[in-house]
Amino acid sequence: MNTHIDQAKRILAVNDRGGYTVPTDRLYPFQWNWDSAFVAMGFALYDTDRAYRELERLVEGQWADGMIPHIVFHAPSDTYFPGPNVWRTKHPTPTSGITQPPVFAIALRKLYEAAGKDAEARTLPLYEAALKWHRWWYSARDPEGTGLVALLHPWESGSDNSPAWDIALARVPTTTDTPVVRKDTGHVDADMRPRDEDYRRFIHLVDTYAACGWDPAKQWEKAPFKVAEIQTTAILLKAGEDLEALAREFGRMDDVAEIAALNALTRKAILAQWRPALSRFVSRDLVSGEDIEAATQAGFIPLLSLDLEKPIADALVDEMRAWSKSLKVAFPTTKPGSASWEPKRYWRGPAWAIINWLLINGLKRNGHADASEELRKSTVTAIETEGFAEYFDPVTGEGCGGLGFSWTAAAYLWLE
Ligand code: 2M8
Repeated sequence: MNTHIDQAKRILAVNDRGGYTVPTDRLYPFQWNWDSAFVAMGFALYDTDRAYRELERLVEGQWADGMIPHIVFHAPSDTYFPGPNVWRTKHPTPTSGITQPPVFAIALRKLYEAAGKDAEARTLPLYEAALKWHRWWYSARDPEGTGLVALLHPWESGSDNSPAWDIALARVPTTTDTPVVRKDTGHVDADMRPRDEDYRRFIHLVDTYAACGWDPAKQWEKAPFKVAEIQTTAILLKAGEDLEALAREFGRMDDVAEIAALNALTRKAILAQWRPALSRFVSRDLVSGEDIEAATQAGFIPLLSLDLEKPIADALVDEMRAWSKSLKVAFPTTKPGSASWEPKRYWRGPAWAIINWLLINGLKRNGHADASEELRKSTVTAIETEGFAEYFDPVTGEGCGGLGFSWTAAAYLWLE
């Protein structure tokens, strides 16, 4: 009997707040969007009813325009900043006003596969919610129809303080109407968190979009931060593939045609972001029109949703191996040794089990079973050695950030 499996399940149980799972106690006391999608996949392995519940509770926060917000504030808590009074959104269940990577449909397909045909009636409303959200992504965040979707806030990427945003975020003023009263640094070491200056810019963006009444067209016009992002777009494409498969399963042939066309557009757009000289894919800063060349994990995530030509897949894997050389835990979220590399600071270097989960699937899809297996083992060993930490220092292997972390537990259940 693997006691780590029991521990992982216990973490998910302890972080349950009534059909939804908080990422970890106190540091993140609400329901987060992509965390819940990963958690639902974890539950799908042993409790499909609870897995469905997780997604259903997330959808309670879905806006009329289709957006599924990055946080749903089901119950009040004063241990997190910024709370609902800062977001000033108008949804009946309080939510944030921005979104997060659309892992939802990936989870939904896995759940439906686990639950079987009998679960069709329960799956359909969630399928509709996912389709509405995907339409929102393409209309609100790619109004010009490029096939790449844009983020208007670093928090939407899930990789909050990634070096990928350094240039684009530097243009955002540090002035805020809302006082910045951080709570995160009271829970974990400030050296492991985004800097105060980052937070001022994050809140400047929230103030700016709240002043737009959270209207997508107004935000698009006013956004001082606008990045066509490769990791989110690659996740959207994988989710789009899974949505297309569900549409086919449910005989929704009009939806199949619509989703397939969006997927084809995005597939082509991602491929155009391949940069052979960097051996990575790149995002585009839509304010400057320039490539974002910062060396981060995002450039490898297209493995998840594209069947790449062998030379491209091989180049990605060689580059990944070069980054991982002499690390205790792969895969680093910033290239080791680069100027912005900080192995303990959140999304500027550490290894994250959920990112590894995406890469493990992507490597397998692209014919690199060995590299996939190496990464799987490295992730499992890190968790078994250090526990279910939010993330890991790739040099020392130390578990960092919040402990008893839900998505690390869910990832373990899939990867062990
Ligand atoms: C982190 O982000 C939140 C803001 O959304 C924060 O730092 O306050 C990120 O790691 C994000 O990817 C994650 O979804 C969230 C909850 O685990 O925490």
